[in-house]
Amino acid sequence: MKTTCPYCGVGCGVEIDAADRSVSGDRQHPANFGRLCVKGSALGETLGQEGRLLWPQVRGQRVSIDRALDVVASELQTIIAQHGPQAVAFYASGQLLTEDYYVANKLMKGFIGAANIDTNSRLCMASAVVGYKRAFGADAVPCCYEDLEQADVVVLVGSNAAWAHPVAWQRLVQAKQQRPEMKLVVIDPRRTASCELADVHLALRPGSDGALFAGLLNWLAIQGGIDQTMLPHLANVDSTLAACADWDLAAVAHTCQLADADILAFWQLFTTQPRVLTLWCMGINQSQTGSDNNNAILNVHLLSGKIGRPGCGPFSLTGQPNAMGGREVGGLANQLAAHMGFSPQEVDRLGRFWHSDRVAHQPGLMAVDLFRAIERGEVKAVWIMGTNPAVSMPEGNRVAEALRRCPLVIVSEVSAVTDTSAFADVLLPAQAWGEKNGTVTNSERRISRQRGFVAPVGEAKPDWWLLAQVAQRLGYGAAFDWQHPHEVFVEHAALSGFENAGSRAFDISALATLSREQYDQLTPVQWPVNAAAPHGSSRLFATRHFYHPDGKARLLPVGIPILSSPTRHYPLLMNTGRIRDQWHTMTRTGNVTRLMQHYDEPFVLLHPHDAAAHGLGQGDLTRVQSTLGWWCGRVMIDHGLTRGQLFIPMHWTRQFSAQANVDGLVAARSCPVSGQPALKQTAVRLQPLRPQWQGWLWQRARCDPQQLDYWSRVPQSGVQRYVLAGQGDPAAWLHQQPGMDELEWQQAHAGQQRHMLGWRDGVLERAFYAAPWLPEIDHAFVAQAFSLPPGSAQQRHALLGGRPEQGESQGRTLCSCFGVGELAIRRAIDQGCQTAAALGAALKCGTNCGSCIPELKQLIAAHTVAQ
Ligand SMILES: Nc1nc2c(c(=O)[nH]1)N[C@H]1C(S)=C(S)[C@@H](COP(=O)(O)OP(=O)(O)OC[C@H]3O[C@@H](n4cnc5c(=O)[nH]c(N)nc54)[C@H](O)[C@@H]3O)O[C@H]1N2
Ligand SMILES: Nc1nc2c(c(=O)[nH]1)N[C@H]1C(S)=C(S)[C@@H](COP(=O)(O)OP(=O)(O)OC[C@H]3O[C@@H](n4cnc5c(=O)[nH]c(N)nc54)[C@H](O)[C@@H]3O)O[C@H]1N2
Ligand code: SF4
Ligand SMILES: [Mo]
Repeated sequence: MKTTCPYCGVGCGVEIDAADRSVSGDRQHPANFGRLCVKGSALGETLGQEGRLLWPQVRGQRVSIDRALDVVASELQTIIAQHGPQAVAFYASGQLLTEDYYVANKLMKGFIGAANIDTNSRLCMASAVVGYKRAFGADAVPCCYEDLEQADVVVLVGSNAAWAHPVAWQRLVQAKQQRPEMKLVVIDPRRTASCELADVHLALRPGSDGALFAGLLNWLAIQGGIDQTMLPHLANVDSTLAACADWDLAAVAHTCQLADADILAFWQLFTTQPRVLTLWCMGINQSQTGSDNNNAILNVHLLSGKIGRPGCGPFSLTGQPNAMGGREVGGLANQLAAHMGFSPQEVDRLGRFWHSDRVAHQPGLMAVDLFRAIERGEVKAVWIMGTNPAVSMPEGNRVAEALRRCPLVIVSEVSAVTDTSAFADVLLPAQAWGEKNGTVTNSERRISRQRGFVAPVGEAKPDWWLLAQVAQRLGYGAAFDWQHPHEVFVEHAALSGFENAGSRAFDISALATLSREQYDQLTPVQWPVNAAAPHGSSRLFATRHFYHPDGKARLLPVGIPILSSPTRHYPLLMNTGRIRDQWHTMTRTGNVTRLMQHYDEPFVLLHPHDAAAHGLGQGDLTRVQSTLGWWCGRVMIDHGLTRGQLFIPMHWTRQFSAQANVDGLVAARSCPVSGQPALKQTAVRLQPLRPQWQGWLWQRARCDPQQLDYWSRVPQSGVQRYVLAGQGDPAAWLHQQPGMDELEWQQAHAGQQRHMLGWRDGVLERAFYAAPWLPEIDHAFVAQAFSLPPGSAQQRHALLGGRPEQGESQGRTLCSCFGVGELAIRRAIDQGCQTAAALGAALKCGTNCGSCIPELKQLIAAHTVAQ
């Protein structure tokens, strides 16, 4: 069975073995040709009932699915009757399938009659959407993945693709191996894993990208980099060039805090090489000038004619698996379905297609404003589906408080407990990956099928079905009368071609006549798919015809950055983002043991000088504070940061750690055009945490350790591992925990170290190791003791010591695919492995997905320096 990975926007094809449900890459899928990254390879480990939301609940009580849907419909109806349609809202997700998304949008904008449906894509791709619409007249990504292989120069800006789009990155790595003359420019304030391959790394001042690209536009004009044949297809050329004339090398170097030679290296490559591909992601979009950043990039590709040809173009990498599908169906509050806006003609067209006279006439609330309206009590009901806003929205604590006060919170979820579902009045169990059935669209506009291959757990239902059932109960039955996602899909496809005639980029009308069998067998295809391009379209704009009424593309006079400056009280700038093996709020990847091995607790990357200035070293604990709140986690020293900047991953939540949700610190400052919040620049300060003890606790059941300065949890097979830090006597703390009296305790005290094992009828229930410092314990060895029969006295003694009598510890896992640890890798380097390939031959590390290779190389380099 073939399906598609539910994580990132690369959109890799996945093949499921019918016999044992093992997962491998689909060799025929054009996005990945058989490759998978570590998250994709671990998909099999996310199947099953554990941690899943199995049945509906209304205000904490289990109810039947019918009853839950009745409650949703009747309470929504009451609120609409009393306060009007604007008092209800949906908050959806780029992780829904296109069919789910289409139905949610149709219900809200077409029938409830308000446009209050927004999505987590507001935090993600909203600025890119604005950029494309302003430049091309349509939200249309021009490129395809083959361009990765065909480019002479690849510019990676505000993207850590090595970790966030690993399979696209591997294609790039391979292309560069085959054609070493291909150049890679990475533009990112910090040195990331993606810089491993870079010929030029521009560690620019955060937020200054607009100036760098405005300077490049100016440079193109001065250095003969304008494609004269492009000019008839462009509007606003003179005014845009005039506006950027002051961005000379000196001005750019000053604003971006870069060396002249580095800037010139980039500009010259861009100007002189015929095929340049610019890839960008959240470092560009999540900014107060997010929309302008996008147009600054689009400007240089348009003016130089580096678009619509192989190996060329501006290519925004989409984050989520179906961020693009959401844009197609109108998931954002400021657009209607199928790339339509709110002009009277478009509202009328949609009304005729849907047979509804209630289609919303004006845009609805964008994410930040939506949660503010909930806070003010203007929006009284919100249906959240496929996203975890209490964690992922800026000012997360304020969002959580708004949800707590909201009279009706409906949450469709696959996980039993999340930070958001804690506020739900109604919880609806959704089908997860492997169960659900429909389509997604990846970064390169490629529509692929996600297919169900396991039975749904409990009473889980498809998201589209839950929405359609509520629509039926609200009295809109005929318009929501589908029995299968195929019927939703063909309606969506028909709408894309309805009165289109080339006016709207999104057109998949050739798929509107698919039979159910054809839909089930649909092979990946790139839109547009219509009469003119029945087999899809790999690249757009080859004819240089754009979607503005005059057919031209628009340059925009943009580039003036808004630069965040730290303050006296908050002197550091906090950057946030992703790590290699976790997905967002960890509701799925956080439960997969091998994905938790790479980084197993919340951490802050600090420049060595900033750490030293605060008396902090590698492995210490610290608080990070902004004006809005504080965060707590472990220090990791990173020489790749610029002094004054730090980085915290976005992933940890209240389910996994005491105080590690970074969005509690981030202010909701947004780009005024796209409404996308600036999540990458927050002024903060450090407050070192000096616990009197630190320790490890393994126990079978989950708990919420109280009265501690810090804790963090790692689920392991059959046992939970906690790292703890507190004040006072650790043994006294442990004795306050519930259930202590029921166990028989075996203890060892050595100086200030406390090691304690709790047994029940000879079965290990708890293991606790504490000391004034973080004790070194062999984690795999202790975890294993929870799944093995009770051992000999000698083995128990070893367990009390926290390490096996013989054998060597592996250390932190770097290669998650083969479980190879840092210590093992260091030993192999000591023994002569001097390349990643040699390490691979000796230990297998890096030979599957390859995403640990940058770290393998770093270890080899560090070893060489040390010698
Ligand atoms: N492993 C993993 N992969 C993922 C995801 C995940 O959760 N985990 N999520 C997916 C999603 S939804 C998304 S949106 C993508 C995001 O993918 P990326 O955008 O690549 O990931 P981030 O880590 O958020 O940020 C990228 C980089 O932007 C840099 N940056 C910060 N400020 C600036 C700036 O002012 N200018 C420039 N040029 N760069 C800056 C950061 O240092 C960071 O390295 O990843 C997708 N893939
Ligand atoms: N500080 C900071 N904050 C950020 C970012 C950042 O870079 N820095 N990045 C932002 C970006 S780009 C994004 S995309 C967001 C992501 O943030 P979220 O969307 O909030 O994160 P997820 O953990 O992916 O949330 C998805 C939820 O849907 C559930 N789910 C999974 N599959 C299904 C399904 O099929 N149906 C339903 N109904 N539920 C399902 C999951 O269990 C999970 O709870 O975070 C944003 N927040
Ligand atoms: S690169 Fe993205 S789509 Fe491909 S396997 Fe990894 S997470 Fe899934
Ligand atoms: Mo995203």
